[in-house]
Amino acid sequence: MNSSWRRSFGSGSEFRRGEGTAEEGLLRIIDADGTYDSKLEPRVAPDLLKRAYRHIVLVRTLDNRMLSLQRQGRIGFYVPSTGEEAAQVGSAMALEKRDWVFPAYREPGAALWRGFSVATLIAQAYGNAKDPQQGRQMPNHYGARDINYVPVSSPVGTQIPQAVGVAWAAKIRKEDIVTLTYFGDGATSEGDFHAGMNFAGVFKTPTIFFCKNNQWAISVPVSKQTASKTLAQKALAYGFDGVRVDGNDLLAVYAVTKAAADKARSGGGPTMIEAVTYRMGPHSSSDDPTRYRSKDEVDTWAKRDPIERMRKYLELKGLWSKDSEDKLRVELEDLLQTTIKEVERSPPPPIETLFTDVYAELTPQLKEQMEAFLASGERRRPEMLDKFPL
Ligand SMILES: Cc1ncc(C[n+]2csc(CCOP(=O)(O)OP(=O)(O)O)c2C)c(N)n1
Ligand SMILES: [Mg+2]
Repeated sequence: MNSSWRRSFGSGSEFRRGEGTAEEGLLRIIDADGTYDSKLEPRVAPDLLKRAYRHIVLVRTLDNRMLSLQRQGRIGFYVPSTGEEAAQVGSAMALEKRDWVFPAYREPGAALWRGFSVATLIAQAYGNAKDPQQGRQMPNHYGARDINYVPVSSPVGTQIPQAVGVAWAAKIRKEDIVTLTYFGDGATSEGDFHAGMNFAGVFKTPTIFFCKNNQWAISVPVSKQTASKTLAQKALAYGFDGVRVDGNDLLAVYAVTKAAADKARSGGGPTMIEAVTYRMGPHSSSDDPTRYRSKDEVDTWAKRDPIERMRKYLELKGLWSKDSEDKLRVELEDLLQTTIKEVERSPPPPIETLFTDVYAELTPQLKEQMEAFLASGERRRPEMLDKFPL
């Protein structure tokens, strides 16, 4: 642990030791029962804490609704992130608007925190006219220029060197920009991870490598992914800090990410953060995790739920009550109910979008094909005509 981490977190003795166990070097500020270490508590305004709590509950509510829409056949695919909400929102809170995020597919909380609209996120799963991508991307693979959130890429780990490249460009242009890339434990076995880490270390790019170690890469456990004791220690080989944090502790995640962002901004280079968490649900709506992991394991992690922990912490601080909880749950259920209805009223994307947006200007061949197609009158499949008459 180098000097910048000592400045942020003292001598390091505050890090829970637990050598040789899953707790090794783990920073935790809030315990599972909501009690907290006031020496480590970062200064966060009460309103911001409550907003963060609202967002983690929003992500959980969204997960439940999207999975049931998928089971009802109303959307095709979804990637839930139940259990990983604090890791997403706690880290996103530490960034500035001008920073850039290079996500994996399991961080809706970061997109929403940066201002992505719930309606757009849902419409993207429907691929309808309300989806800015007009149904061209795989469901759950959203992104938006106005929030500096690069669209999700499906190949595991490709976003990592991209985040390093943009950080390097910012450094050369002397722009005050930090890039943060999210990826999973599985992605640390990809060449892209190692290339990105090496480049970032050599060129001291302002990059945060945020690894959500949720213990599984589909059906492959983290123990089969690496022989290293921890994932964070991989940063050591590349010449920069690697820290482990309890990923189910929103405050600890915020504190380490803020320290990493401050360090990057002041020219201190990259940091890797390993947020230790757990994927409570399936890998995606196409997966059945009961085929490869035990109920005992899932039950153990259920006791470390990040949302309950944050709620208990807010209650202890006198910022939350049963009444606020009830109100929030109703507000979010209503929000999703209304938004889903509104999104479902949208027609499919205009048929012309089959031809547009590939080139800035249609090529003569595409133009000819589009005109012939539109002239044929075959604009909607017959079963769609009932739903969305022309
Ligand atoms: C290069 C590549 N290999 C394999 C896949 C199939 N795949 C999709 S997600 C995934 C697991 C990734 O696990 P991890 O990085 O731990 O992220 P998590 O899904 O747990 O959030 C795999 C193997 C892929 N999309 N891209
Ligand atoms: Mg994983």
